[in-house]
Amino acid sequence: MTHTLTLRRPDDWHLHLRDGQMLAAVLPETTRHFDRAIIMPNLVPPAVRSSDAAAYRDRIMAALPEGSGFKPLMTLYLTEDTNPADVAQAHANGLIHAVKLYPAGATTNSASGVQNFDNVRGVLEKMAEISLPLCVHGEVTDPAVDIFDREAVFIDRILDPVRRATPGLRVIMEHITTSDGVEYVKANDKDLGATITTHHLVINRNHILVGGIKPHYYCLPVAKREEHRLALRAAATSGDARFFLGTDSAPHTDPNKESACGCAGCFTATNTMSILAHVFEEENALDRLEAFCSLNGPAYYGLPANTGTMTLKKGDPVAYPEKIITGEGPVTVFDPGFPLHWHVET
Ligand code: OTD
Ligand code: ZN
Ligand code: ZN
Repeated sequence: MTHTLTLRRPDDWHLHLRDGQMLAAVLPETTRHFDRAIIMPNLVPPAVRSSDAAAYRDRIMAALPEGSGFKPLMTLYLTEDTNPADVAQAHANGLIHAVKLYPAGATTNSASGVQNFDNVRGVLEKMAEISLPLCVHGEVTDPAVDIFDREAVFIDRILDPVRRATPGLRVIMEHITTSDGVEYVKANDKDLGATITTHHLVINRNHILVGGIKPHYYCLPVAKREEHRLALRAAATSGDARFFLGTDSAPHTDPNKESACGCAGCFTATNTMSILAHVFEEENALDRLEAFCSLNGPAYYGLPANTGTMTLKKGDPVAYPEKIITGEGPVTVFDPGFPLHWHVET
C-alpha cells in the first residue's frame, strides 16, 4: 500500500478569489497548496477590460501571504462589447491567460455575459488566431430547459456550433458535470479540454436533496445523477491529458448560503488535495493524481509544469477547519462526508 506520494506542485485551473476582505481571507487557503491559479473574473462589477484585470491582479498580489510565490493567472470576462484589440494586447503582454464566457444569467454574477453569440464572433476569431483559450461556463439559460439538462443542451445548441464556426479556437469546458461533457471532450482531439472540480467527484444530486436540503452542496452547474459522477471520476483518474483540475472553489458566507435563496458555490480550497488523494486512491489511480493536478493543465495552457514538489502522507484523520473566518462572515469548508487521511506535508 502506498503511504507517501510526491508530485509536482499543483495548480488550480478555475478559482474564485473575490475581492477585499474575502480575498484576503481565502487567498492563503489556495496559496498553501497551489502555485498558480486561473482567476475567475466574475467580480461585481466584472473584470471586463484589460485595465480591470491588471488592477485585480495587483490587489491579489498585495494580499499574498508574505514569501508566497503564488502566481495569479488572470482572465477577462467576455461581453458583447469586448474589444478584440484589448484582448490581444492583454494576451501579448502576458497579463491574461484566457477569456471567460458566461452565457448571460447562467451563474453567480453572470448578468453581463453573452446573449447573442454573433456579437462575440470577432473576439473569438482573434482568440483563435493568437491561440488564447476560451474558458466556457457550459449551461444554457433557456427557462424551458430543465436545470439538470442545461449542460448537455449547451453542448448541442451552443458549444458545438461556436467551435465549428471558429476553427482553431481553443476551448476549455469548465467544471463539467455530466457524461455528455466527458464524451464530447473525448470525441474531439484538438483544441478542447475540460476542468473537473473536486466536489463533483464526491457528490451527486442526492447529497444536496436527500434528508434535508444541504445548501453547502449547492453549486452551479448543479451536481447530477450518480452515473455522471462516476463518468467524471473515470475521466479525472484516467490520465487523459484533456482533463485537469479546476476546483471552482467559490466562497460565500454562511448567511448567504443558508438562506431562502442561497448562493451557489462550494468552498474547497482548504481540503482539495486531501480529498483528491482520497478519490484517486479509491479509484486505484494515485499514480495519475499528478497528471490531473500538476501536468495536464499547464500542458493545455502552454505553460511549464511547476518545478517544486508536494508530498502527501497517509495517516490519522486530517484536521481542517469547519469554517474560514473572513471579514464578511464565516465561510463553510466543503465537507466530503468522509474522514480524510492524506496530509499535505508542509
Ligand atoms: N459556480 N458559484 C460560482 C461560480 C461557479 O459556475 C461557476 O463557475 C460563484 O459563486 O462565483 C458556482 O456555483
Ligand atoms: Zn461556471
Ligand atoms: Zn467558477
